[in-house]
Amino acid sequence: MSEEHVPLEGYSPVTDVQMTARAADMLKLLLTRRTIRDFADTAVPRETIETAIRAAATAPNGANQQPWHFAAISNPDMKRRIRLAAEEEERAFYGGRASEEWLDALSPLGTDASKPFLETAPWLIAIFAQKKGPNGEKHYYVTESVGIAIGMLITTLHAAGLATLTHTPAPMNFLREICQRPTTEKPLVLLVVGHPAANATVPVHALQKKTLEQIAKIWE
Ligand code: IYR
Repeated sequence: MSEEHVPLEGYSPVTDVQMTARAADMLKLLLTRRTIRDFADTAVPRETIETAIRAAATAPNGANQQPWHFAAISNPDMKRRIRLAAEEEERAFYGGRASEEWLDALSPLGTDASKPFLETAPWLIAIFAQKKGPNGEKHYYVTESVGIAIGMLITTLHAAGLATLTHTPAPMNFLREICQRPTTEKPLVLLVVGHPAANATVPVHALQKKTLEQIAKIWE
């Protein structure tokens, strides 16, 4: 027995020329996105964040289970607690937990255990993946689904004119406690959101993108 269906809406005819131009416009916009670590403390309206989360939650996902939770935090006390907990993990990471190989791969970024942006930036969005539903029911393709939603969140925030940092202090279990989430949820990403600081810089390393030939093979 199949569920009820309704006619598709929202797609209007588009010529090949329009299609190619729209894709090129989107590429141009996305090419200007940079991950940054220097944020201004300028406030960002709650409505912008709420709209971006609603955009993220349109993501395709397994069996429409929508297995995500977004904890959006501008509360200074919570941001401080997150910073302190993240820096503790990062000190362990940089102070011995990470392999030499990993630290070598990171060295062009110039990162270290200090994470002042977790307090400076106006918003932190902790994204949780719900491995199970509220009644213990299995969720499918959870990491894929939430990963896609995070990509759409980052894209929407960028289109709105905001900068982000996809931050993954590991392990991130402290986020579960601070955001009061159940153990059935796994913190996946801590997204730092705000305006870039006037003096923000980006590592040259990060500007070097692989070519289309390096990342794709087109079979016609
Ligand atoms: N989580 C650490 C280390 C780190 C790891 C990767 I992979 C990066 O692309 C950047 C940093 C930190 O935030 O410093």
